[in-house]
Amino acid sequence: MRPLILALAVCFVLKEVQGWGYKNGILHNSIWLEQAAGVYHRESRKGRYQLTFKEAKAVCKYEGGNLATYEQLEAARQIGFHVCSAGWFDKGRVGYPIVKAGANCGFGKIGIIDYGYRLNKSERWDVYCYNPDAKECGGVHTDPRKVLNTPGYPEEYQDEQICYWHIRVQYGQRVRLHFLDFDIEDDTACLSDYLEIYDSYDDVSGFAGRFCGDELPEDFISTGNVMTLKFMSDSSVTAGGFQLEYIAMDSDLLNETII
Ligand SMILES: [Ca+2]
Repeated sequence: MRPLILALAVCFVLKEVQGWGYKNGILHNSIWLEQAAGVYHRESRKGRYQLTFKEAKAVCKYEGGNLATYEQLEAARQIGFHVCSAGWFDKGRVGYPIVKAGANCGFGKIGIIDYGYRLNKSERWDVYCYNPDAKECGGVHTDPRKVLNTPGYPEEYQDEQICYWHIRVQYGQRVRLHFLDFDIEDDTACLSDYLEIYDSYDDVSGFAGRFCGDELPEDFISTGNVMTLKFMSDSSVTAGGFQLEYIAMDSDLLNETII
């Protein structure tokens, strides 16, 4: 996840100018990266590792949630919540959930990489929040078939949304996307609001297309068993949003269909 987060940090350098930060005692500068079992990770719009313990608590509270407990983080990890960034969680503890071992993340270990209870609460990290009632925006999806839509659908989506849907079906299967409804603020290069499809488990590699406007995109089939969808909206003009269904397909059957 590190390249993804770094890319995001770079993307939001410009956004900082618009004055994100404390407003009425509440921190308004976090972004939503992933969510599973009510647990989600956020970092400051200023970039990675910018939140003190107090600010981290404010980020979760702003959305009506709380800091995740160790048990909640572990429950989310067990269904695929994998983030390579250390964040505050309950009682001033810091760590991050690792599902797949990697040399560059988690010291090659699997589980909650635990930095322990921090004595200095002014240290700056990301944060892990828990809110099972949070509005669905992205997340990790492992069901063989599911309908996904923009937050609040069929109502219009809101400004300043950032959603990542990570789809992972069984190894050996492929993901087929089928669009049911599509209406995203239209501009010629899709610079304002857009949906991007990545034939990959992150938005670093496998870029497969960017979409806006009100024309239904064609079905898209992944090459492997993973896919990432990224939806972003800017600070003005919304639209109806989208609804799509993904279906896990057996690779052998799929080849027959294509040929
Ligand atoms: Ca917009």
